[in-house]
Amino acid sequence: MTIVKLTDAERQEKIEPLLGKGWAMVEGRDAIEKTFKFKDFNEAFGFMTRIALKADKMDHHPEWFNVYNTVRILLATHECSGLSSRDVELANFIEKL
Ligand code: HBI
Repeated sequence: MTIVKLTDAERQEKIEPLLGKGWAMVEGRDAIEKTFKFKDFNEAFGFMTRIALKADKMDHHPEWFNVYNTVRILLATHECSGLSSRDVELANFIEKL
């Protein structure tokens, strides 16, 4: 199935709530990102592991960065060069962890 970018209406409905939860639009790119802080590396990597398993199942992979207890995650869909429903799904999964 072809993956398409979210419409303006879908962004209002699905991206707006994420922006209220610490996600932000990335400058110069149709993508969202959020930085998470944990007690230590063990907790940060456990969090990443749970996301990795979900991402693998979805065949949808985050762009992310980790140093010690900090995890920065950027979500976008390469296939449509922007935000799609897959990014919303993965972001909502991450918020539930
Ligand atoms: N991950 N974030 C993201 N965006 C994609 O478009 C994407 C992906 N992981 C795998 C994937 N696409 C594959 O479906 C294609 O690259 C073949």
